[in-house]
Amino acid sequence: MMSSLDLRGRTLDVRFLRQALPRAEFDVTAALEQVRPICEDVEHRGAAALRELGERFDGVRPTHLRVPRAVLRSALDRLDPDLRAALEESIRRARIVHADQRRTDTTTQVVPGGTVTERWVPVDRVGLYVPGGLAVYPSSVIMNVVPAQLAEVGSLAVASPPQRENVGEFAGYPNPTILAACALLGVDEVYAVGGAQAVAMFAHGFVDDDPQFGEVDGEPVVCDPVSLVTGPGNIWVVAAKRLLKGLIGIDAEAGPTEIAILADDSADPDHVAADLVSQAEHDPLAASVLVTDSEELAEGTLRALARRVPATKHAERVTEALEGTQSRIVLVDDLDAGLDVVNAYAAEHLEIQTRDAADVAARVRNAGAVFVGPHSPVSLGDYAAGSNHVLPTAGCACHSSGLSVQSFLRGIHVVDYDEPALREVARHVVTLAQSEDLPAHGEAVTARFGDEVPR
Ligand code: HSO
Ligand code: ZN
Repeated sequence: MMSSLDLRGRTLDVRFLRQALPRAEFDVTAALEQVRPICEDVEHRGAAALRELGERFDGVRPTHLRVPRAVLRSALDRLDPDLRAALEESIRRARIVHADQRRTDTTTQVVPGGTVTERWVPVDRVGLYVPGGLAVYPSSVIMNVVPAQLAEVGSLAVASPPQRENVGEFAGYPNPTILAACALLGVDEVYAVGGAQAVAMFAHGFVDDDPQFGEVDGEPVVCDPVSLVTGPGNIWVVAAKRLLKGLIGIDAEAGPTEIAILADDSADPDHVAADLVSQAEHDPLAASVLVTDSEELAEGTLRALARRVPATKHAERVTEALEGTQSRIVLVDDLDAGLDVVNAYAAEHLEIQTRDAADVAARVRNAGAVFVGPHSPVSLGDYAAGSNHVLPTAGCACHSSGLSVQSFLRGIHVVDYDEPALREVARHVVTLAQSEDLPAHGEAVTARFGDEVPR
């Protein structure tokens, strides 16, 4: 089961902690060279390459690369009513939270007659990736689409891999529940494209000129390039995003999922175990980390894991994840030390199961999302808390945020000075320009005052 790391009595500086708390092997750099030819192929051969790559990597040759509206509608019609109700509730809550993230422009009067406005402008067009290999997550459709829609992006497209097991009208298309979630959200531009090739498709766009498949819903299949690609994916998706970054914007890299739990002896060991198992079921590379100052809780959690793991559906995957070097029970002297550990680790998800959990949570500086107290498990956030579940992993929470409305906006500085306001500051601009040996910068100001420096 999980092995322990005893940090009691140690000095916990960040450098030591970063190497003591190992993470999953997820070598994006090595994958970069493998995805490069795929991305180039899509760039140069467009639709033909996308069809071939679908056959090679997803085991199914998509016919129409774009999913027809009738197929999206049919997926929604056939959706199980309970699942539909759950997706609707998840959407409703996500909309409540994300609506509050919308930004208003701020205008600052720097001097009389001189203002700087920060104007929030949505991205023109975005591509949202929804995985569909080992993981088929309709909930991720919601987590990508809701903030993009609330940011009022100009247009959005979803891509998800075609599923080998689909039959009938869904053959060659993504998972029907993913299609149904798109339909529920009013998304009608959906592509049956997965992996690195989906990111390349979004970055370069394509026109399908195949005489047989180049038309859907009575219109030619044309995917315009996007400005931003978001959403989680496997290592190939992450590598393609890193490779094409610059041409497109990307969200934080999302690798194998992580849960860290900071707990004291007030926590229920069975709940702690259940939560560790919950994220371990995503991936053999998932990380489950318990940080505690209570030996009793650590032992109780191990006993609960011994009961839960064999009984859980994905026991094999869970065992691999919990026994991997990326998962640990970390023993610390006290909660202060525990906070040092979790702040250095910067988990994607961090649960605080301690006394005065809200106060402890307020001291967390690095985490993708924090779950406070005994009734806020990560699974709640995965589906129906209203928060977003596309979060930074691999320590990226030190510098990046999860997906939000903000991810789909850009702040444009609008500078508006009148003549007296420019006059007042002109000599300082000239001085600074001269100090940087850029006199033409100063001259661009003095030109407005008869080539004199106004005094
Ligand atoms: N925990 C995953 C998201 C997810 N969980 C989707 C269930 N479905 C990464 O935050
Ligand atoms: Zn999850």
